[in-house]
Amino acid sequence: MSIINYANRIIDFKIVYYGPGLAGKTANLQYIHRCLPNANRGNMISLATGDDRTIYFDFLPVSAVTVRGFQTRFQLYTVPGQVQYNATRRLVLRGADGLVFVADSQFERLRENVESFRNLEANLHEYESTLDEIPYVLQYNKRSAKSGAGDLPRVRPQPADLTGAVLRGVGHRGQGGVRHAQHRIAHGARERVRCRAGEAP
Ligand SMILES: Nc1nc2c(ncn2[C@@H]2O[C@H](COP(=O)(O)OP(=O)(O)OP(=O)(O)O)[C@@H](O)[C@H]2O)c(=O)[nH]1
Ligand SMILES: [Mg+2]
Repeated sequence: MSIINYANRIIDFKIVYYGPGLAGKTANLQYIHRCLPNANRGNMISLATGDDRTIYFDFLPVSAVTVRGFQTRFQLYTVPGQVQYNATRRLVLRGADGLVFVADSQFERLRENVESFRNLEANLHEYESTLDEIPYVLQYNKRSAKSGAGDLPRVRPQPADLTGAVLRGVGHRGQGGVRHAQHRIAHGARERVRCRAGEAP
């Protein structure tokens, strides 16, 4: 849940990168970290196994534009995609203001994508939340990988607005998706807070 500090005029948003193992969630954050100027980024923290699989989460704090006198800051998290770490995934998901679902476009990973998407819905359900309430972006990653490019079947209707925006990209090189996903979801999270505060969109 976004945190508004009226004394310091800062709003913090939590954005969670979700998706199956090896889809490229950590690569997304690494790319964003590489691209941003020092002034806009904090240290990236990665809690990973020896072979670089996320075991708890990655964390990257990013500061962004000032909106109506409030500085906006984004706390970017990734979940561990490996199936056995669901308790950790659920904890990291808690209070998310926006989600980037990083899918692996390779045909043979279709089942993992669908399972991970279902797992996301189930974990949100634990918090009495749904994807209708949280802005999310679907990022079809690994478009450069050799084994084709399968998209998720229609696991749920994809609305045309930001919630469910679909992007296709190459995560580790940032092509066609990483920064775009981050901008879209940042915008969505800000709009959500604005609506909740009763302002016209
Ligand atoms: N070919 C290709 N490789 C990618 C792409 N994005 C990430 N990778 C590579 O895929 C591997 C796994 O990427 P990670 O970012 O660690 O995957 P993850 O989703 O964080 O995986 P978990 O931590 O296990 O959940 C790494 O070797 C990345 O460099 C991409 O778009 N194309
Ligand atoms: Mg990872």
